Amino acid sequence: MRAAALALLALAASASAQRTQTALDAGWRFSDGDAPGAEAAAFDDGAWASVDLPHTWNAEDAFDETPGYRRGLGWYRRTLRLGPEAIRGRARRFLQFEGANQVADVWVNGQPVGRHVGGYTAFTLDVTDSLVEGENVVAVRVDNRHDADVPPLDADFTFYGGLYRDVWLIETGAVHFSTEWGASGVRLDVPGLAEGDTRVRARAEVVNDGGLPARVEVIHVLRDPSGATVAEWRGSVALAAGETTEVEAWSAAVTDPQFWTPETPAVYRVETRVEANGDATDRVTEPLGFRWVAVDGDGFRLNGGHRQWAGTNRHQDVEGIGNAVPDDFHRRDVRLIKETGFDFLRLAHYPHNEAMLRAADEMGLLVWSEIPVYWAIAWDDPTTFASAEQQLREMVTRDKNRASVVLWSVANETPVSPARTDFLVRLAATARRLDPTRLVTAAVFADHERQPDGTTVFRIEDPLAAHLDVVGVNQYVGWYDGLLDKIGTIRWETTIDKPLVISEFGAGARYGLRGDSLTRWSEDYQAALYREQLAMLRPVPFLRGLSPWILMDFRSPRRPLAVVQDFWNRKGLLSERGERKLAFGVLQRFYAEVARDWRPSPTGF
Ligand code: GCB
Repeated sequence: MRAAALALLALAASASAQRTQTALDAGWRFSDGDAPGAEAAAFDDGAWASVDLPHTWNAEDAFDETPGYRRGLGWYRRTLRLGPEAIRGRARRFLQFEGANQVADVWVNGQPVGRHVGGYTAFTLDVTDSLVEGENVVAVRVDNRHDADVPPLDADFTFYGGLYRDVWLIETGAVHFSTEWGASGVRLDVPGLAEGDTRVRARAEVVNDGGLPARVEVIHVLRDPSGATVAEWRGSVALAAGETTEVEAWSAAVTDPQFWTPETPAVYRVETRVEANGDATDRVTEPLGFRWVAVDGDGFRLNGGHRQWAGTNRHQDVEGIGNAVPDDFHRRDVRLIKETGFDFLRLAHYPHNEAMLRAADEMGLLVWSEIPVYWAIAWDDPTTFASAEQQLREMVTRDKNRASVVLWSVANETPVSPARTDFLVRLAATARRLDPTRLVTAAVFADHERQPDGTTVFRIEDPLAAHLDVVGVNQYVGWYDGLLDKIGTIRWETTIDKPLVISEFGAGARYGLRGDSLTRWSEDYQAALYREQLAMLRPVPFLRGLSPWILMDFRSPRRPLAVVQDFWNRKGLLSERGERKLAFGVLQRFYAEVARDWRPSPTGF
């Protein structure tokens, strides 16, 4: 009995030396405005509001009063109790923030532990040396004032401030996976898959914080979607104290892997643990899909076959809670999109919550993921470039192992100039360097020119296009550009041999407002615009994907028209409450039809 208890204790001790991840979402105090001195552990926050994360401070602000919704400072404070066991059993501790919009300064027990700039990407801070046994105070100042160096600067969406995503305490042993490549530190791919080589490459970034040299083993176990083990392999290295290194190891060929597709979203998992001198000290689990994407003269290829992409756009904006969207809502949207028969989703205009990508992996969606380089920003400013590049790196880092992500987008609707093109060409190169396994895109404008015969030619001439794998074009013919009758007069031309995604088209419609196809803001006008646009686009020979604007109505300070807008962008296929507008059915029927008829040939969509 006693021996058994001791054995159990020993097991618990070795398990406790591995990674634990604790949600820190509950029990924060919040100051809706600046609170000088609140970083100090002894600061009295007793009068502050009690909140749980995810949280934002401006989702319910009135947009129609000057100065509009509040962009400014907010403070969050929380205590964190660590028992003696927690302090002794773990060697390294990190705070992981899934997102804070947009500049976060973090203190632990009054000591500054880090600053993160950029509103939509995750970051992890090493807080080992600041935590003590007993009670600790974590204080976070979040600043979402306009910052000329940090894109986005101005946009047709709302800059919700705060700790609007989950926060975690991660505890590991002294030899652990680096947080540099995201909290997992393990990159997975199957680089030879297109040639039939099914070996998995695992690259683990390992840090020795143990103070002594260590013999390090990195052990990977691959499980298929049913949980059965299908491969196990390892890499080893000697690590000096303080050293970080990448340990690359390849599995044997995996026999008959289940390929990931939107119809068969087979998510494998790789459990990776690191052992230092024989003791397990850290462990992570990452997803893996056996799938490859490419483009050729006929368009997109997924696992060798050609297919067109039938989708929509999505913002992470929910009535009353803004961007502070719980995981369930993300899953709800993916389920809805799947049930509607779409296979493609453009996540506009910034990296969305990780829960969204997890759901896309598991339910099967092809995803376009974008950084918020939106409209005009300071193209000549190196600080702006550094911020954009950092956001790109952090986006790729977090979602590097997600089969659903097929496109990295470096920008949306950026006015052409030499400085802008140079900036975006460099960003596209960074995306390729970070991740050669996916495609690079951006949403651009097409040039249009009216012809003597009354038609208008849309031509893709943006010099950025040559540097992309896939060109996204946003166009609003029939809404901002003429009325419905203009749509039938459009012809498309391109000088570059790249697949085209129409990354946006649409029209505003207030749910329930009926009229006819001449009544702007009615559901009928929007539905008629969808019919005309789809008829115009379908024969465009180089069109390979569609993501109309947008799944649901979302809040925007730029949409003040009373009754029809009331500070909502009304181009949703659904209202903000999920009520389906007529255009929803038009698009759904169109996709059902093209899915039956489409062949990989130069015949358009
Ligand atoms: C666009 C933008 C998108 C806007 C949309 C609109 O071109 O990319 O962010 O919300 O148009 O509704 O005007």
